[in-house]
Amino acid sequence: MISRILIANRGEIAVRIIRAAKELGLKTVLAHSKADRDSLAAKLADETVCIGPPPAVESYLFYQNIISAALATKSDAIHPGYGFLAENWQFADACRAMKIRFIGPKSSVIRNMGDKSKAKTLVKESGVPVVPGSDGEIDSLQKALEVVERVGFPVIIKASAGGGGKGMRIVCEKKDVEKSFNSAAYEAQQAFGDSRVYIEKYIAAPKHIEVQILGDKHGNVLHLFERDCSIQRRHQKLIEEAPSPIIDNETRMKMGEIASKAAQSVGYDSAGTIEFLYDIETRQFYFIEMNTRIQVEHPITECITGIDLIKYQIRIADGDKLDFSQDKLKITGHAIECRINAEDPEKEFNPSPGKISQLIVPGGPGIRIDSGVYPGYSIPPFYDSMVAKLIVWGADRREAVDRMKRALDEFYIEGIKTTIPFHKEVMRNRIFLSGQYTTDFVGKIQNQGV
Ligand code: MV4
Repeated sequence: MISRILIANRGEIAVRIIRAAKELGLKTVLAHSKADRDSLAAKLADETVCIGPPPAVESYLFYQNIISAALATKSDAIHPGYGFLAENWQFADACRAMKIRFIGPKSSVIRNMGDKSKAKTLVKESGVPVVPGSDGEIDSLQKALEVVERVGFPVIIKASAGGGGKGMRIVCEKKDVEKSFNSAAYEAQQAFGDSRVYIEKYIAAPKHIEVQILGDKHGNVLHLFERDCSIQRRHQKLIEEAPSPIIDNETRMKMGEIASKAAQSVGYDSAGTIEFLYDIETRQFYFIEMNTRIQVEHPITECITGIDLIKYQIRIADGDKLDFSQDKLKITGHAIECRINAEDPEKEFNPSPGKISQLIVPGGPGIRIDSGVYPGYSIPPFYDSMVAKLIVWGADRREAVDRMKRALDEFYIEGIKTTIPFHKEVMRNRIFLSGQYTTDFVGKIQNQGV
């Protein structure tokens, strides 16, 4: 049985995991870098252990040190959070070798789903719709040209080891195939040490819709409906909402069932996400990737379902069965999350680390703030810039939007620039309010102020 969890992460997700663990009566050990000694998570954990200097490669990514820290503190489980080691199958393997429970799916599943081309092939075999393209990797120009001939332009070349945008090339003409194929493979080799690429038909301006999954170690898989994550900038999500404002109930149920099927077919246990592209013209959806971790935007799913995803992750890792069934789950109301980043939206979202001299956070009905900061806290410059997530729940989308506007007005942060002004602008935007926004939304409002 799990009794002490080592948290191999930082910031708001470390705080979130500590909260869930405490409510389950479990002890927490925070593994932190030298830069995070004074973090909120360090104050809230039962114990702390320093795992190295500020750079992540020498601390949060240095998994041998983290495993030593777990053994030294007699921790019997490790929660990896998101980012860092969360989707590192070697780390999951190393935990198992040391008899430490990795709070996440099996190492083999992390590995298979981390190979985006293989993941596609695997789920396609069980009847999940995928974007037309190559079956598996493309290892020659000739093969690339064959696929392009079959699916037609435009196409997108993606890195098998990728996800999140690196090593991607959009190709519109035959004469550009060779150059793009070579440069995508080169970039993939540089970024991931793996040059394999695959090809898909390019879907212009889709919605990014993802379905939350929970699976246990007894073969049960459930879905917790979808999130609309189309408001992104350079593959960083900025605003997410659940449910999607433009997906009808029939499509919702179909997507959920297909996502469950995809997860079941790969033997998934723990919390996970099935990502789809949704074409708003044809109303077709296509599987693109599976994420084998808890995600930043998980709270909006918690708000509309009443399910504590982190508690279930921990309980599932401990061998518990899911204690509810699909037909017990329903969507109640509407939730929106705005990511508050220490960035200046007026200066191309440049990082704006520094000391938070004053902080007043919104409150009242339907407001949740997941944050790793407090007044007087200095944001270290070594990590990503998200400092808080503002999550609101409303009885319907309109109430959620009105509540988000009100909460953004209450939010007061002095000392750093934040994305709050950007969020205020979006909450008033006509396209956002219509729900018809797609992944090109942020680019559109930045260029012409739609
Ligand atoms: C695509 C696509 C259009 N067609 N695949 C970007 C990150 C990676 N996870 C998948 N991505 C895309 N794949 C096909 N076949 C467009 C994107 C894409 C995108 C997807 C979701 C959210 C934002 C995006 C921004 C640009 C491109």
